[in-house]
Amino acid sequence: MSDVVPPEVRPKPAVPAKPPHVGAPSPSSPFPPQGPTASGGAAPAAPPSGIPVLIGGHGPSHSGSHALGHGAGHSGGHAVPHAGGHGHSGSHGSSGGSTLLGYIGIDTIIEQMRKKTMKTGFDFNIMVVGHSGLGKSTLLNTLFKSQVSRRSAGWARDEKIPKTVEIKSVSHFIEEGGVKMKLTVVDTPGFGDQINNDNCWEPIAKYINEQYEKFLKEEVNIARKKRIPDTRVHCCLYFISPTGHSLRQLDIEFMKRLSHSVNIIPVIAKADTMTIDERQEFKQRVRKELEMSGIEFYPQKEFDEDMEDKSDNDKIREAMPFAVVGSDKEYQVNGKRVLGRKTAWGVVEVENPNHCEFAQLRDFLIRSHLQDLKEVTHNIHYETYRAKRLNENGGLHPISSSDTQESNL
Ligand SMILES: Nc1nc2c(ncn2[C@@H]2O[C@H](COP(=O)(O)OP(=O)(O)OP(=O)(O)O)[C@@H](O)[C@H]2O)c(=O)[nH]1
Ligand SMILES: [Mg+2]
Repeated sequence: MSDVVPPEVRPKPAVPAKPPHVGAPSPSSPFPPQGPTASGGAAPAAPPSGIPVLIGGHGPSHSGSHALGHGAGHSGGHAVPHAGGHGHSGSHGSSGGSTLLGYIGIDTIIEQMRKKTMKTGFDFNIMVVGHSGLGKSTLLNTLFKSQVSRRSAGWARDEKIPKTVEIKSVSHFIEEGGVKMKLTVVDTPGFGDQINNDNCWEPIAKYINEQYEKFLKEEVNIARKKRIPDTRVHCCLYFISPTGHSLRQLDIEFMKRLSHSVNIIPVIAKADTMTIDERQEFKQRVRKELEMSGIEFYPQKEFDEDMEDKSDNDKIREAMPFAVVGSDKEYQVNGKRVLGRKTAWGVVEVENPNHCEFAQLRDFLIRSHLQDLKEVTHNIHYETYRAKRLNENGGLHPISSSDTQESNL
């Protein structure tokens, strides 16, 4: 089902390796700063948390920072920090009661990990879900500034994005600042087209669980691969219709059912159709309804690892769901080419924070939480699935379709 588009070396990053708008220091920036340090010494250029953990591998970085799954309860916790932890206090002093007499070089592990990650690259898989026509396919292209929602080869840029009719995953190789990422976008057909929309989440739940199953099968193989290809969905953008009223029953139903098997990030679609006041009011209402329905979206409160995490994530949660505008068309505004939507009264610039919250969403997803999305997927969602599967009749048996659809409940 998946097509791989040949490697694409992208132009110089518009992505500065710095914290996003959405919150203070990036706990898991995927793009560590490059090049020598200011001091020119052995100390790493990147903050420790900037190293993507190779989740597909079996190295030491595998040790998770999140406890096992929903059913098992999460209280056990988060004793082990992200790979490398937060901050960089240095090893030249004393720590935990032992005094070092001279520099050993422990801190170079970060640079070593950075080099390894640069060599191997990493996978990131993102899915879009929601009612038909809300701009899902368009936003995927907007996020990655490319025609990622479809196979780019042989497709004219100006051609209209067609209606999505089947779950389709397309992979792209993207390189930025020497870091390679295999990006897989999973586009899904919009809900709401059927007369009976009952159970329309089922194919999506099935797809998500099939990827866990694939990973599990590889993991339990006697001769398992050194690095298991990771097709698990790290993030599911859920599109909410900009009605200004309330969430639809289907929205609640979907998020309720899937929030325990995938990281759900709700977004308000087509924000350009609302006034600023309407948008604020609607966001507030949606947050309230999500809370009342007991839906835990990403970043889930229960997985905040420490006070710093909590305070950063609280700011993000208070700003969610981001009200976004998508477009893959460029226009000239004040002498600059910008992605936007041209209307009779001007251009809505998608990356302009005064126009919509697309930039906040992008920064949150890619510049600050990409690594955490992968970790939560691996250490919580996948772990829950794995534990359930391995407990079934005492071992791994072929998965039935009812498993793939209901194991998230
Ligand atoms: N006003 C507005 N229109 C948008 C926006 N994003 C996309 N559109 C338009 O909405 C229409 C549908 O966009 P798609 O990206 O195909 O929507 P979709 O959610 O993928 O639709 P399905 O594949 O049917 O589920 C297109 O005409 C887009 O140009 C937006 O942010 N604002
Ligand atoms: Mg579509």
